[in-house]
Amino acid sequence: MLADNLFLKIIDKRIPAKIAHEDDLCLAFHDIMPQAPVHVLIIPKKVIRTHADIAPEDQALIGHLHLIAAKLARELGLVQGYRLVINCDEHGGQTVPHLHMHLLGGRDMTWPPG
Ligand code: D5M
Repeated sequence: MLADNLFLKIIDKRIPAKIAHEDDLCLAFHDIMPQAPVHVLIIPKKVIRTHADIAPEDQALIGHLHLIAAKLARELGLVQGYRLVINCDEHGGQTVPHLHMHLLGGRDMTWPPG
């Protein structure tokens, strides 16, 4: 059995979240600790622990997450651009063990990232 995690609880509505998009494959919701005026997390409903665990059969699912990110960016008015971030494991700064894409926008982003 796959381990439970915080984002599965959000998918199952056991923990509330401000949902921006939901379909059969994914959920998008506003980050509880926003790092930009717009900060949405896009997650697959399938349990994939981290980016390094993406398998060939997930190719369409990962593409879908990107299409939803672009759709949300349009809907949320990020006409000047945005940043997508996937943190992977310890060095990547991942804190929740369920693959997620950060959609950040509404301000100038800096480079290099911290
Ligand atoms: O990003 C994990 C992100 O998850 C981080 O930006 C905070 C966010 N988070 C944590 N708990 C919640 C709840 N309950 N709702 C919404 N957002 C949440 P990482 O890339 O793993 O560091």
